Amino acid sequence: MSENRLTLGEYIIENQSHFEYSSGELSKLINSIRLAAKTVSHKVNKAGLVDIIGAVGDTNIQGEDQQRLDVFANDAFKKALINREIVCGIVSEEEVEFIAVEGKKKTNTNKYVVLMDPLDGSSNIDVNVSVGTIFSVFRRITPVGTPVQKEDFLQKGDMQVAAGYIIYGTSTMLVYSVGQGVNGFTLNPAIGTFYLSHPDIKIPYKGSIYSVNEGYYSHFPDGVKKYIKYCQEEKDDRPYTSRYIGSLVSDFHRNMINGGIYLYPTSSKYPEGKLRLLYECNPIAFLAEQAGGKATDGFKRILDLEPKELHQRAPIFCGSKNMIDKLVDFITSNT
Ligand code: AHM
Ligand code: MG
Repeated sequence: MSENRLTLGEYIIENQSHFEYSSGELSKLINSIRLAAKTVSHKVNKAGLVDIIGAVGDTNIQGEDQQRLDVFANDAFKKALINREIVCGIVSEEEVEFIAVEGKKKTNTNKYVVLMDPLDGSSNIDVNVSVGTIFSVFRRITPVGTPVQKEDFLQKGDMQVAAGYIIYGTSTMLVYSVGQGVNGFTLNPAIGTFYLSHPDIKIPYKGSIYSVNEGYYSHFPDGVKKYIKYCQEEKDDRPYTSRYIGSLVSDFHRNMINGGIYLYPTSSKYPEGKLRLLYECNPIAFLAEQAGGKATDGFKRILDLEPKELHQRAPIFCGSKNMIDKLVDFITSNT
């Protein structure tokens, strides 16, 4: 059946006329991400075997399988992007500072920077729950050929050229957008090929799933508390269904396909919110909007927030339009 579907490689070539693809640079970048995704997918799928293999001895001596998966994923994506000289800079959740990528001749003429969370939700690995990689791509704003600067990364989410995620779930999927809708590709692990399985994904306008860590309920702002109560109320098409995996990519992916809202508000534990603006909120917000949904911090579009720090946090609410609009009503009338 998959033989009838476009592969990711074919999809990129077919869309070469899109101006961002046309120089070939963005195509190479997506190809590098595709390659690292396969490496990480393979490793994630073996995660439960590490101890068993390690006990035999071989892997322990190599030390390789002892590496934490988030470190492994960080290395895999960095290597794929740096060795191919595809980007001029990288920000990663795993690294305090940004990485300036120099070309072999010390003149890197690439125009894109990538910001990523190489393995989001990694605490879920030990319990066999889906995790993901999230990435965001910007065109640099400082001159090409000079070392990349912090300001190249501190751009508003609205300036993203592309964004996406890889979900290592029951199957591995790469979902991304270059600003012309959202497409999802599923990996056939037997032959290592991604196929276009979810063309032009649209978030249902009206959702019925809400996803939030209700354990922190008593610490949430009043408007959010009232919205959660509204979701639970027995009226019209409510109560809504509550689903929370605790893995942003998985929670967002489900809600994007089925219709729903994901909430990570501020709380007394996380006064600025928990999720990182540059490589969690921005790319997810870009995808949400490209799929016809919305993403807000409660007051402003996520994509309009002005970043100040590489690892800054922000509250985020994203998903189906009607649910976000209702939530914003509750927030604005309770502040
Ligand atoms: P991480 O980047 O340290 O993995 O944290 C991000 C994760 C998200 O995937 C998830 O939505 C959220 O943290 C869950 O947080 P909590 O356990 O507070 O509900
Ligand atoms: Mg994360």
